[in-house]
Amino acid sequence: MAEKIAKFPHGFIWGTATAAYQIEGAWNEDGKGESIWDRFCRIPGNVQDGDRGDIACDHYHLYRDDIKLMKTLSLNVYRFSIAWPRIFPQGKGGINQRGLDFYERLVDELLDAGIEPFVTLYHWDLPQALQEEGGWANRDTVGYFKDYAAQVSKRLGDRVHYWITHNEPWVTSFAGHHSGILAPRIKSLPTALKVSHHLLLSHGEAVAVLRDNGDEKTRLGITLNLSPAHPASESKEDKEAATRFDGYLNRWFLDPIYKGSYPEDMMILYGDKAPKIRAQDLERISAKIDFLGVNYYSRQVIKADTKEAFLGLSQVKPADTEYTEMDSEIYPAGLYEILKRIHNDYDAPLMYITENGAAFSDKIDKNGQVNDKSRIKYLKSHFLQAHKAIEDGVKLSGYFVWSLMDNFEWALGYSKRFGLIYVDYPTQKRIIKASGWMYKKVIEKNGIEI
Ligand code: IFM
Repeated sequence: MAEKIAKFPHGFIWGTATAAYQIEGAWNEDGKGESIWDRFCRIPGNVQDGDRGDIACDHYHLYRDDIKLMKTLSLNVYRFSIAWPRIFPQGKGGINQRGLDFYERLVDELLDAGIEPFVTLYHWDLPQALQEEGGWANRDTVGYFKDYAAQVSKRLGDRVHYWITHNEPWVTSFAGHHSGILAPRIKSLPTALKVSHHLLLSHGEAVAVLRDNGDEKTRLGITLNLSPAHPASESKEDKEAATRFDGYLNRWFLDPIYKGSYPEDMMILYGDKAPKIRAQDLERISAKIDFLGVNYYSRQVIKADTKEAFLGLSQVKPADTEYTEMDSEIYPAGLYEILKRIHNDYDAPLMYITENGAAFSDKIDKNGQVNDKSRIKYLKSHFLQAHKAIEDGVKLSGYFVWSLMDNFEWALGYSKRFGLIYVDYPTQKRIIKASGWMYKKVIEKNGIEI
């Protein structure tokens, strides 16, 4: 029987994503300053098993070998982040040229391998010195971020065409400053909301400077973690709770970027805790971008819960379904749903899936291989939903699997493995998993066997 293939459009790009703190290591080399994650990991109890990103995948030293592996996987593109404290060890002031030299070597090596770099400027590793001055809650940080974007794009802008200002500002805002489960471990709703506004403003300011330093090939965007919010029942209360959750996670970030306003229902709900917005802030935040990066992992099922003071809701874990090692429901249809919804509600922007993937408890078998069947199933089912969205008119231009290789999963340390490549941390040996070989085939065929 002839093999049936779901073909992606010509020019569709396939890649993987990583982040500086999660893979680089070399935490204090070549003039790098301390980041909030270097500090956070040193406080006992913050990270599972006391793990830290000091060495991580040692990518800072092994990047050439890692790029060879990317080539083996036939990647078209590679998304990585720049560590701000490598460029400005104090967050502002004196530039550390050796930090820029590293990223220049990385970019040149990628280009030599025929792999297009997608650069994220901020993936959570704020210079600790700026945290001492209030971090993202201090409006001055917006200006320092703009200076950082200016310096990086001045050095790399002739070779890097794709820039992502922020990765998942919801996480920086709420996981970093409300629940406090991530660095800098602050627990205050007004602070989290102020931080979200400053992050969005810094996005807009960076877009302006990246545009000025760029050329006709420059493409700018931001990456948001987005999920459909489904009511746990048909009740009015659950439906309203799901709308509130959607406002909190999705619309709070999408609306200012695409509509130049915060959602009214959320402004009312946050009341006097809502951020103070100055004239022109929203105009800056909604500066024209060229693409939206969508990070999708799962949906959220929501029920009304009057005991929960913040949003009056709680999350429900559906039974009779599968979960990843992150305890995240496997729900591929949610990817189609969120893409279609953005297409409909936000004027059909060009999008990339800048992260999608799953952690499973991978083991090396007796032949030295990692046969990660669950990840293959997870990825293929999500690829097919992306394909369906494109067929239905969504402007989706590429897909980045999270992650290239196993790495430091923030407060969960090295306990969770997301990679297409297995990393044996004590030896830094890499093994391409079965999912990596599957992905190579998908890329080479620009399609998936059904
Ligand atoms: O590892 C993270 C990444 O840094 C941001 N998005 C989600 C991933 C998996 O949890």
